[in-house]
Amino acid sequence: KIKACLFDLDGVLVDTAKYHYLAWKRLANDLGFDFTEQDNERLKGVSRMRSLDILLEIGGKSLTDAEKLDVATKKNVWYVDFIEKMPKDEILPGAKEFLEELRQAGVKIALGSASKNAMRILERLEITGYFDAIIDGTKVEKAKPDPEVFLKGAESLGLSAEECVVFEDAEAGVEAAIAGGMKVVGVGDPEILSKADMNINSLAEMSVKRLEYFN
Ligand code: B16
Ligand code: MG
Repeated sequence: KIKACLFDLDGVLVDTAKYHYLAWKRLANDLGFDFTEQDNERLKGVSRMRSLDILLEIGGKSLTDAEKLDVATKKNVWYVDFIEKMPKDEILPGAKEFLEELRQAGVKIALGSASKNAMRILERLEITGYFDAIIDGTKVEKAKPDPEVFLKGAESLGLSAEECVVFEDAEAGVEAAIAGGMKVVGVGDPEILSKADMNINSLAEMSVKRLEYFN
């Protein structure tokens, strides 16, 4: 029986991808090459340092480890700048309503995000209070598709993997949920997220009733 929903953040609860894109693009331009929105698709759900490696590969640039740390920090400062100014209505359609419905129904809620800025974003959207557990990029060692982030979420809630449903917009995240032995709802392109147990376009399509599908 499903007792908890574990949410990815970027792409599921909020569309921060565009801000990541603007910050990475600025960095790429600084380094002397262009970075398109299509290139940015490859960074979704991927950790900050791995994202940088992909960006450098696209630009055909190589940097020392110290330089990498330096530019990743610069990118994050720009990104955080955008986040601080993000209006709170940038929460994705249906997200707040579904969180509210889950809480009313007594279904536990956890966050499973690769982002080290997750707390800041939840605060900004004023939804921190909905979460019974928050596992983010500051609490995990292994990135998705490793299931660590979701397993830690289930553990914090005192639940087993079979009692949890994960909501993910990235292929690596869907794979992480499956590797953790959890059910998974793909939010977004059903072709990219074909391994998910259920596919939806946004959380506006979701309800506590629909969770019964997994019982
Ligand atoms: P940060 P998620 C991921 O969040 C993003 O999708 C990905 O684009 C980003 O690089 C990663 O977080 C790390 O974010 O630089 O803020 O630590 O989708 O797992 O919620
Ligand atoms: Mg995501």
